[in-house]
This record gives sequence, structure tokens and C-alpha cells, in this order.
Amino acid sequence: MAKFLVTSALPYANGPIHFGHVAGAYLPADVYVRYLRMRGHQVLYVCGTDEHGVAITLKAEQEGLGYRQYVDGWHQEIQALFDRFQIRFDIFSGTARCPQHVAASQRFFQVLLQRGFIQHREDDQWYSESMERFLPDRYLQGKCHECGFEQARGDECPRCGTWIDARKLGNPVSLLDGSSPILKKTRHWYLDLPALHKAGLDKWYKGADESRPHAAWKPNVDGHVQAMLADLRERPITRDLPWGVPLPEGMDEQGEKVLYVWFDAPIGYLSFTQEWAEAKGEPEAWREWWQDPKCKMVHFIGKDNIAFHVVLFPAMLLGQGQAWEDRNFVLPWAVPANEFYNLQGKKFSTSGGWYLDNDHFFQHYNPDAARFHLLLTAPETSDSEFTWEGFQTTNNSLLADKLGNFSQRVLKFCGKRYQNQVPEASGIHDQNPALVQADEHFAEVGDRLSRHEFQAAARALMAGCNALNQFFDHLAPWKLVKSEDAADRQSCQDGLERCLAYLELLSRRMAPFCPTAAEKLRQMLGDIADGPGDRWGEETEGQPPARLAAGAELGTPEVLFQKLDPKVIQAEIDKLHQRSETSPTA
Ligand code: B3M
Ligand code: ZN
Repeated sequence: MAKFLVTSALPYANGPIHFGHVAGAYLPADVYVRYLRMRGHQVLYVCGTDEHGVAITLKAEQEGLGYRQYVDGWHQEIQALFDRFQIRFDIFSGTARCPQHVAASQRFFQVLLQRGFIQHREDDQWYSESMERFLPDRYLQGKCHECGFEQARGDECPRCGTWIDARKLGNPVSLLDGSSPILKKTRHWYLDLPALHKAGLDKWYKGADESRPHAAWKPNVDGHVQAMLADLRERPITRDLPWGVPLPEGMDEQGEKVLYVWFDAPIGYLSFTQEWAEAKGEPEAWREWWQDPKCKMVHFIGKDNIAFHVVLFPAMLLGQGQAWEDRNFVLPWAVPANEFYNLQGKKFSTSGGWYLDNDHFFQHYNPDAARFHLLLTAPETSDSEFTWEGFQTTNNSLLADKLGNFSQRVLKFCGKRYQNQVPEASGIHDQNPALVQADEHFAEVGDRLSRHEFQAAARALMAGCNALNQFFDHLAPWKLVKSEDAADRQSCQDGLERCLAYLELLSRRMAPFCPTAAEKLRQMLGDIADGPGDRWGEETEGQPPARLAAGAELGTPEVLFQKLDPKVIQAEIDKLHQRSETSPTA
């Protein structure tokens, strides 16, 4: 049994979460967590909203709302979408609402300062003469010095993911009034990343550190990080903003500066864990996750967050040394970063009307089908997209036809022919090639999930269902059952017993992907699914399920996945186009 601390990127509390985010950083994490728990591992899954920084202040100001009021609204809205997707965190907090967050962030800062990893100095910063104020990161737009994208932000490039040094932004303009800023001197605090690199980040990244013994990074992560490590610099970690975590007491006489949002946000993973520990009445319990070298920390993120999770945050953790009660922090064990997920060939865009209406979606479609489809098309190695046609195919041809239909056929048959009980079996089909294949596919599901290969895991689950359907079709029980020959009738009983046993296995293998349908299937299976459905059964992975007790009572078959009418799907596509044509930024 191992211990896993799993996090998903903290969504900015400045807009709706869309399916693209869900497919990238939340759903895979939730599936992973469910899987690990079924295998008996100890898991803590932490998330919350990112509520500081210019991404927030800029939009709250545009809407004329107080910062706190503004983030509160989005915090709730975002949480509601996660609920609908059945994404279940152990804690979902927020950087402006977590009572432990300010103290934790300030302590990080202070320790780094004391240990010589933060320097205080005067430097140039963009300043708006028209507004008489400094313009931190996202208040600016200009050309990315890496890829040439013209609408790069002052902190990161949305196209290539580069962590931008705002002073190197080409032709910057202020997003507040469109004016061109000038460079002016100001004092800020800088995190000495080159020093932290030498102090252990390098060793950890290369996998030579015991906290991360496997050196393999996903290629998309490695490519990005190598480039960054080759040109590592000091980075300003303070900002001139009225909203955020203030600098520690006495450090900022004018009281104008706050910590950079990318400094405080990842500390949220820790402060939320502290909040979770406090809530269960064991305030020190966070240490069991953050300071136990055996705990594996896994960050699920989108590709634009790679630099922050593979360079900045590990550097900050490492730079704490043993200042927190003589114990080191764990460093990330894996960072399964995903690429982008689009919608029908274009980027999701709320203002451009190119999105799925979440309320509408969940009123009309099955959340489990959405989960499964998003996993099957997850942007693991390259950008991918949601299409309505694809969703229909997943729902109709895979979930309804392969999975749902198989369970219906088997259960109905047993209901009609065997008094809704498990028939007596003698092992005739134990070596059947289709069943041996099913064993392999179902074993692959767990193997892929352990490696964060969700698409392949979902495909393996479907391949297992295919094999079961083949077995059933080939068996043709509707003929055997009527045969004059007793051997045929025995073969029929044996075949159905196997189908039922595999359905029980399937209900557990599908559970991380489709938790509601899995539960429903277990109810349909009656007595044979009486035991805990929350066990993976890794000890028998790859082996055929054990023989069922004859005579066990089955439940009532139900439809697991309703088919979608192609006309309904076409109407959704039409609606999407109409909305985008009439929206303000179309
Ligand atoms: N809020 C960026 C984003 O939503 C940021 C993630 C923080 S994770 C510590 O893309
Ligand atoms: Zn760029």
C-alpha cells in the first residue's frame, strides 16, 4: 500500500470551467484517485480555486465588483460543475478563503529569504504614465519573445506556454487603457531559481533524487522544461497590487506589494491540506502527506502550467530545506500534464459563444457518458477536441451497444431461462479464447491507469466489453437453451455463468470511469455483487473471475445508457454555430 497526494491545477476564480479544463486536469485526476482507492492505497485529493493575481483583479475591476465578492461567485459556480461531473475532492478550498493560506505563503517566503534564495533589488518595470501606476504581468499584452505570438500576456504566453519576463515583451500595451507603458525603476523581491537549481532542483529533475526515482517525464513536459532550465533566471515574485497575499509583517513599508500569484497559488495545495487536517481535528495531519518521503505527489495540470509545477513549485519546496520542523517537503513524483482540448475544431471561448452550456448539458445527457467520452478523447499527447458526433458515437456505439447491451442481454436471458438466478456451471468455457482476451484487456485497464494513460485505459475497457460480446454471440445461448442435447444446455448454463462473473468484474473495472453506471450495474447483479464494489482485486488481475455460487439471486436489468438521437445531436451543433455567430466577439 502506498500513499498518494493528488492535486489538480487550481482554476482561476474568474470565469466558468469548461469541458476542456475538465478533460485536461480534473477528470483524469478523479479517475486516478478512484482507481488508487479501489486498490487500497491511501489517497488525498486536493483542489480549490486560485483567487489572487491579475487574472482576477483585472476582471473584477472591469465588472465593477469587489475582489472577494467576485471570486466567491466563481468559486461556487466552478465547484458546482465539478459536482456534476462527480469529481470528488477531499477538499475544495480557495486561496482567498483558506484560513491557513496567508501564513503558509508568508512562511515560504520568509524561509526562502532567510536561506538566501530571495533577493531584494531595484529593477525596471512597466509603468503607465496615464494612470500613474505600475502594470504587473497580465495588465500587459505584447509579443512573446519565444514564439512571436502577438497577444502574449505579461506573465505567460498562452500559445507556447513560455513563462514570460514582462520586460522582454515586444511592443507592450496596457490592457487598462491601451496606452504604451514606459520602464521605470521599482523595488521587488526575486526568487533565485539558478541557485535553487544548483541546490537540488537539477538532481531531482533528472530523477537522481530519491523522491522521484524514475527519471521519465512525459515528452511534452520534458521538452518544455529542458528549454527553461537551459535559460534559468531570477524571477520577480512580488507585485504592486491591492489584492493577494501581503508580504510578511514589516517587509513592505508602503504596504503596496503582494506575493506573485504563481508564488502563492501552488502553496494552496499545502494550505488546503492544512485546512483539511484542521477540519478533521488533527491539525498536524498535513505532515503525513507533505513531509513523508514515501508519499507520492502527483500534479494534474494543463500544458500552460508546466513551468510552474516542474520548476517553480519544486524549487520553492526544495528551498524550504528543513525549516519546517526539521523535515523536508516531498517534491512532485509525477506531473501528468495534458495538452489542450478544443470544441468542434476551435478553442473553447465563452465570449465567442463557442462553448457547451453546462446546465443544459447535464439536464439532457448522462454525466457518466460525458466522463467516458472525455477520457477516451483526453488530450494526453497532443491537442484533441470534443465533437458532438464523437460524443454520440461513444454513447451509442460503445457505452449503449457494447457495455449496456451486453449486461441487458445476459441478465434478461437469465431472468427468463434461469429464474433470475446464477445457473450451475462446470467450467466448460474456462479457456475460451474470447474470455482469455477479456482477461488481458481488463488487466490492461489498471496498468494504463497507473501510468496516467487514460485514453488507453478507456479503450482497454471497451476492448474487454467487445470480447465479452463476441463470447456471447458465439455462444448463441438462445439456440443452446432449446437444444435436445443435454451437453448443449449445460454449455449454455456455463456460458451464462461466465457472462455474469465477467459482468461483476466489469462493474469494478468501469467504476473509476463511470461511477454511477457501475453502481447501477452492481444493483442489477443482485447477490453476486453483494460484496464491496470498491475493491479492484489486483491480486487476481489478469485472471478469470472466480466461479459464482449457483442459485445466487440476480437483480432487475435496467438500461445503463440511453441512446442519443442523431437529430438531437445535430440540433446541438446547429445551436453552437448560431450562438457563436450572434455573440459579441464572433
Ligand atoms: N490558476 C492557472 C490556470 O488556471 C492557474 C493554476 C494554478 S495551479 C497552482 O491555468
Ligand atoms: Zn509564445
